[in-house]
Amino acid sequence: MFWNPRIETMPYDELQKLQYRELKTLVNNLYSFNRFYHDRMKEANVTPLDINSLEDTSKLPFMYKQDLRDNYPDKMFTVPKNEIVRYHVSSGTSGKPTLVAYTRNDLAYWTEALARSFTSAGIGPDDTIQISYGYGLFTGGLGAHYGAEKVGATVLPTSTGNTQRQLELMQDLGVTAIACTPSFLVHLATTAKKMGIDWKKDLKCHKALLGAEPWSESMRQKFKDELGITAYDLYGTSEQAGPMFTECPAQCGAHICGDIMLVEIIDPDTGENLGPKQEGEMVITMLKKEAMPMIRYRTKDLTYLNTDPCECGRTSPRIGRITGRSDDMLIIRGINVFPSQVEYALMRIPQVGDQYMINVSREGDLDRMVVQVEIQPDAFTDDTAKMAGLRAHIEYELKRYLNIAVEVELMAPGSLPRFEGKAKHVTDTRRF
Ligand code: DLL
Repeated sequence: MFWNPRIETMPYDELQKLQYRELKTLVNNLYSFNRFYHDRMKEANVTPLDINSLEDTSKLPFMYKQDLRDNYPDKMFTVPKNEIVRYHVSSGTSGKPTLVAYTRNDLAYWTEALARSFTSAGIGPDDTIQISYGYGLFTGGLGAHYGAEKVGATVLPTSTGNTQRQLELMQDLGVTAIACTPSFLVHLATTAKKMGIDWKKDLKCHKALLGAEPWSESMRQKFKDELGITAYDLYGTSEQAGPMFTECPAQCGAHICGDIMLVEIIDPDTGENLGPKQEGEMVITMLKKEAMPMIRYRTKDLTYLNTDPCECGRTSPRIGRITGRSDDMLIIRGINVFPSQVEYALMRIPQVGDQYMINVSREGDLDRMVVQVEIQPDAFTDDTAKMAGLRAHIEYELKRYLNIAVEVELMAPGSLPRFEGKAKHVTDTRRF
């Protein structure tokens, strides 16, 4: 039931002492040896001498996704290139992606965190687990892969796509667990039905680690009732490493790996720290990361911290479900999309006018994103072939920047709504 019982059941006050020691060492090292962090701390008027308790974490400056972008690709790395063994890449807020680097130890801690997650979801050597998170630049596939291998499960690295084949393999190999986005599980279930597969009867897959996008208790219930699956929430961000921590069998929040990271909840407007059970923005400090330590990283995810003892025996605090974000990031079919990226891509196309609208909906079990784009008057014509060519070009450019296929609808000049106050560029009718 525990992967690392000494750490996972360590009394909370001892865990906090450990976190303080790790934090102090990290801050000392970064202040002394790294230009970026040294300057940041100086600007905030704080030195390692000001950090004398865990509460003093709040004196340290925040870090943002924008920092990664501004320092792209490698200005925030804190080890020489020959110590970096892996990169992953995630969406940035506009043109540039965010790059995350790992040393061998960083990968080991990431794998350790996932080994704890898989174990707490009851996955071990007797399981065959299908990893249907994307493999490659996205952290989901490879992150989950190494964690599952670490606990001795048999891994089937299917990645995303090719749904029918995934279902055939599930049947042939007796897959018992799956790690994927909740929307992919819905999609698999629908496809299974179409193929005449009765999930409960014909498949052995009854455990799932779901994450990378929001999902709800009612979806959990549906997976239980319709597929016989016990689903566990798996949370993480690429800036921390990737998928990281999961619920225990009590399913009342995902347990943080407290020795590896420090989680605070703040008021997103004032930056003030909030107490347990108060909802705010989650801020994460990675205590052990070598290649790219993140101090007080503003995840923008809204949740709360629960420090009550858990019936499973784990002592580290847990976070509630992510209830939303304090910025405008959308997650479309598991891929992060910022409206600013859409704007950035559109505004580089000379024929595009200055109004656009992003419409997100759920059709069947898949997210759909349609971008309505006003065209410049001199580019707008009733030559349908020309218009189709322009539309294809805009779709191609958006795919290049967003890594996701988007439908484009060309609009006549002046036809989209104008706003007197803050422009509204997104409508999202999905319900989780
Ligand atoms: O989505 C890492 C991941 C992979 C997590 C696989 C879980 C499973 P990013 O692409 O950087 O990393 O996206 C991180 O996704 O800030 C949240 O807004 C959202 N997110 C991740 N997990 C959950 C979850 C990966 N369980 C962003 N519930 C985060 C709700 C989630 N939102």
